[in-house]
Amino acid sequence: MSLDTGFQAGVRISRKEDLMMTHRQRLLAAVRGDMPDHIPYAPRIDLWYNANSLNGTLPRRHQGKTRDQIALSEGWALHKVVADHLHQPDPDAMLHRALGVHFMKEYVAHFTFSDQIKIDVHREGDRTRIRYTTAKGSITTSTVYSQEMRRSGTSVPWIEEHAVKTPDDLKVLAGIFEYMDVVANYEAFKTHQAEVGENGLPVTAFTVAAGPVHHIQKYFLDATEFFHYYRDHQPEILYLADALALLYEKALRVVAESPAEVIQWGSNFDDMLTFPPMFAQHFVPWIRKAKEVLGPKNIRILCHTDGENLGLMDLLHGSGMDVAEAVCPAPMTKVSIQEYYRRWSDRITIFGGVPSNLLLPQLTPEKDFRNFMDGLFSGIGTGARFILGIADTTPPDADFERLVRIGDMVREKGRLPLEAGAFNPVGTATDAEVLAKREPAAPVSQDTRFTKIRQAVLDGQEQALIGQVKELLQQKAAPKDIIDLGMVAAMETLNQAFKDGTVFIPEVLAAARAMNAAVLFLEPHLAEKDKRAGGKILIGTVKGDLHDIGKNMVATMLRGVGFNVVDLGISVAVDAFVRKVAEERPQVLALSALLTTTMPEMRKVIGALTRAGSRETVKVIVGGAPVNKNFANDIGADGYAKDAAEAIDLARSLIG
Ligand code: B1M
Repeated sequence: MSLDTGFQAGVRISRKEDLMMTHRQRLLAAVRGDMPDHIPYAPRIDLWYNANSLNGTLPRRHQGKTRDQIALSEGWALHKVVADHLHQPDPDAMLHRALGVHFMKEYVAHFTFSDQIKIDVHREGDRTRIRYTTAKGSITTSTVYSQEMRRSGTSVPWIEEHAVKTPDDLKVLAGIFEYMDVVANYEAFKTHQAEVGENGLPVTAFTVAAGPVHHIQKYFLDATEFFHYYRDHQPEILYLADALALLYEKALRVVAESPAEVIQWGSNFDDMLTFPPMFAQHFVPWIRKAKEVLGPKNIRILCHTDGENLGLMDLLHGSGMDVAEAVCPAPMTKVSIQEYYRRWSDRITIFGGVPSNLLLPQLTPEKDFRNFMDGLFSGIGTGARFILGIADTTPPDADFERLVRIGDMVREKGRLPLEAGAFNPVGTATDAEVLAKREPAAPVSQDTRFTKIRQAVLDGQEQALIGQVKELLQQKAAPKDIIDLGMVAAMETLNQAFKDGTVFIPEVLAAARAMNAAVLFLEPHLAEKDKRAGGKILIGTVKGDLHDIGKNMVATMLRGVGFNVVDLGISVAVDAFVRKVAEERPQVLALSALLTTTMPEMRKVIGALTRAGSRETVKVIVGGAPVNKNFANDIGADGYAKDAAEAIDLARSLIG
């Protein structure tokens, strides 16, 4: 695809007085730690563009244009970090997505399958099922790419059935990857570079994982199931990681000889998902290795750090990462942009800085938008090592004029080096202040009869826990006390430690899983009035939203404390919620949404329940990263919970 914008190639900047550096030169200078003439501005607009062009809702002046033409005509640098999934010369570029094997034109290295592996592909409508057969056995995967996903702007198929269903599947996968090879794809990448020209800085990759363990986490297992495997099947995980490591090392050597200048090394870093001990052990060594191999070749390492990074700040700072891309600061996460700049910009280029909610007037009023932008400019010192962008991407429902206005601010006031005091600073909390706001630990039971049972929950040891339950029953302890003073008390301690960052997601999930089993075991012993004392809760992620890790945590923890939870899964349609409420008759309906574009579904569910006459029969509670109390009130929900612990308290208080 050529970038025929009607403008002179190489110097595509909209105002004449700015014709000093090209977009590419500016981006490269920022990436290398040199001082560009202006703050580079490269907003990512793929999702916004895909959704609005398909729905016929592009701004009038941009109708009929490609997304690159829109960016260039607004005077922005092209965002060329993520591969253009929708425009690949190879129609099967994403066929093996569930294995993390992609044949993108933007990738300088491709993994290739050995002839020893038999691959059977079956396509049925939106679904692609694949069976991979090896000498060690076979595995199956299934991916979906629906019209609904297209309309929401998503360009990547969803992995519906992951490769790993049992620990044995890890061995089969090792068998597949042991025999794979790596081939160079330099010519296609050079063509891509030539097309982008001076309008952007193309970033390459070969997967978007930061090494073998991250590859296993990202592609092979359901997001929640990974944490159980990581804890329960470490040897098998590491055996597979060794097989992948050989391939990653080979790919690194291929990248080292390539014409690429920047490589993406890992994505979706988040201190809950890619939690610090795992990050230190399995991610940092690979970021360092990439730096050691590619650094001498002048290829910079870029990581897509779009999640919550508070717990990863120091690890990332010392990892060798050159560019932190998709940086999403407070108020969407806990670290302010000023704090990012203060702690990282001595050696890391920060790319991003504008949380996507800033572009949504319904979530960020005009005054807050202006304050944020002023604070941003005043908080980035001289402006070196900074590329302004939207993290992680511009939402489909963004106010496009805000994107344009940010571009105007950069043009008018972003000449580098920035002059201190040119903008009005706003007060920002330091990380220490954010941490200091954490609530004190909830008091837990000290009853010594239940010390061992509490320990078994904390250790996530299902068999030991059930053993303890049996012992206590023999000693005539009341089943309800075993739950409340033993297990629930332990869960509360664990929740607090999780909030404090001293235990991590695998431990919490293992404890909740063990507790679920123990509560089931105890059920026949409970007095009728105490059975599933919490009552029934229906939970699901709303339509159009595929995020389920947080929802699963909430469901697991609710189950853990004795609620009967029916999980409806992801992307649940309004009608399905209404139907299930009628069928299951829950006391509480818990809705999860992680995208600002799917939050309105929550309102629709409440409206549909009212129309169906069942609103009075059920309490509706809502949660998920972008949701807050005001929104909950506004849509007429009965409550909002910011995390699993709050969801438990809320459900208890609503059910009484
Ligand atoms: Co997505 N993603 N993602 N993503 N992703 C976010 C949410 C985002 C904030 C990243 C960013 O901009 N920095 C952003 C949304 C921006 C916005 O809407 N304004 C975003 C985007 C844009 C997208 C895509 C559109 C990206 C794209 O295609 N370019 C795409 C959308 C796909 C879709 O849903 N249609 C997408 C895809 C994905 C992955 C598939 C790669 C993956 C999801 C994997 C999965 O869930 N199976 C993913 C991930 C991992 C994230 C981040 C990095 C982490 C989310 C997470 O699991 N956190 C996230 C960044 C962020 O949130 N800062 C991001 C850990 C989890 C334990 O926390 O889910 O918040 P959380 O749950 C908490 C609470 O929120 C609460 O309790 C939980 C436990 O404490 N809670 C509830 C949750 N549900 C509740 C329900 C309740 C109560 C409490 O009921 C009462």
